[in-house]
Amino acid sequence: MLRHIMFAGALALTAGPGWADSHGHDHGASERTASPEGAEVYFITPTDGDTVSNPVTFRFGARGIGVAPAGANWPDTGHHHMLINIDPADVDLNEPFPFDDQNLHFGGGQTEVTLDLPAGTHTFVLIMADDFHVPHDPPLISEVITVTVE
Ligand SMILES: [Cu+2]
Repeated sequence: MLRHIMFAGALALTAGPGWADSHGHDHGASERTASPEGAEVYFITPTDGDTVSNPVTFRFGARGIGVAPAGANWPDTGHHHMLINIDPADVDLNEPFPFDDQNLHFGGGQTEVTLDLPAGTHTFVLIMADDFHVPHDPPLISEVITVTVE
């Protein structure tokens, strides 16, 4: 179960009282931030089908859009989110991402993370979101990668 994962580092990214302030806004569909045309996000490492050992370092790429800290309302920017074992088709794109062990926010503008993961096969997907943690329109969603942790 994912609740038993030790997300070294990731907890530090998502913990802290400041985050709660970002959830107070009501976001309707009309408020989503437009993504720059042709922008995309992708995994640099690992790649789909890889078998890896702990700790696992994920590196995030972004093309055609800048990476900014959460809360920074700068044009054509966002911050990375990595979803673990979540089908992006199940994500409500009009709502902010939750903060939990399966929805990792990189609100400091980070472009990589190193995690200790349970052994097994897991899926990972990157979705960029705006300063309120809401995906852009159209959304910037990476390829879903399947990685086996030994
Ligand atoms: Cu976020």
